[in-house]
Amino acid sequence: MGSLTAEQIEHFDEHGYVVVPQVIDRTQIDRYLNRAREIAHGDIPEAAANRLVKDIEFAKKRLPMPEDPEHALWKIVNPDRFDAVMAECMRFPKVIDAVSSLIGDDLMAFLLMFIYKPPGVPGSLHPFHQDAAYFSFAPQDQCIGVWIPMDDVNAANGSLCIVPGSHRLEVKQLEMKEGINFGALASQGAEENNEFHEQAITLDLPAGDCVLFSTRLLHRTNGNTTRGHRRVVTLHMANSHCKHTGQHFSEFAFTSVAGDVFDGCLKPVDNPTMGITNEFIDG
Ligand SMILES: O=C(O)CCC(=O)C(=O)O
Repeated sequence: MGSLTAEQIEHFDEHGYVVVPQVIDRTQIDRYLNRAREIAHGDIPEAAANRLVKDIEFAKKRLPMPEDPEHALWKIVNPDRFDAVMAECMRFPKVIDAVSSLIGDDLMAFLLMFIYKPPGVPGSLHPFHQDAAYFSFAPQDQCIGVWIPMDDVNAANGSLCIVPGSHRLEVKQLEMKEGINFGALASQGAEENNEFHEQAITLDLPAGDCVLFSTRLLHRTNGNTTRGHRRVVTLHMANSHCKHTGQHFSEFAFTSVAGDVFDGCLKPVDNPTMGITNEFIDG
C-alpha cells in the first residue's frame, strides 16, 4: 500500500527520519493512557509483573517513591504479551501504511514499549544510540523505529532528539553508562561527541504524531524537567523477508502485522515468554 508522499519518503532517505502527523486521535490516545495507568496501578497478571520497570532513580532508592506509582515508571515492556488493549498499538493502520511506503507491505512488528519519563527527574536521560546495534537480523535498512508521543513533547519534557543524516554512519557497539537505566545503552563515543550534540534537533510534537526513523539514526532523550507526564509508545517494524544473523533477546519476538511471512526469514512467535529476561530490568 504505502501512504507517504514522495516528499516524505525523500525526507526519510535524506535525513533518516520522517514525522507522520496524527496517526491516532484523541479518543485512541486516551484509551491507551488510561489502560497504561490501570496497568501501572497493578492491573497486570502476576507472571508479567516484571514488565513494569521502574526508573533507576526509584529502583535504586536514590529518590523516594512518589505517591502515584505511575510517576516512578520508566517503561512497560512488550505489554502486548499480557494485554489486548495495549496490543492494538502494534497495528495502527496509519502507521502500517506509512511504514509500508518505506520497507514494503510484509511487516513484522516487535518490541512494543510504553515509555515514561518520570515528571521532575531531569537526570533520567537515554544517551545517543542506534537501535540497529540491538538487532541481529538483516538487512538493517529494512527495519524502522516507530515513536508515537502520547503527550505533547518538547525539549522540556524529554522529547526525541535526533541527529539528521546520522543513518549513514556505521553502527557502533553499545556500552553501558554509569547511573543510566539498565538497558538504555549508549553508542560508543557518541554521547561525548560535541558535533553530534550540535547537529542534533529535539522534536516538538503534539500527542498522536508519529516519528518513523532508520534504526541506524543516532537518537537520545533527555529527562523530564516538567511536572507532567511524558509518555510514548514505541515499537519496531521489519520487512518479513529479513533474515536472522544470530541469536537475539527473547524480548524481540515477531508478530506479523501486514502481508505474508516467508520460510527461512523472520518467524512470528505465537507464545512469547511472559517472564522477562534480566537485560530489560534495572538490576
Ligand atoms: O523515548 C524514550 O524515552 C527513548 C526511546 C529510545 O530511544 C529507545 O527506546 O530506543
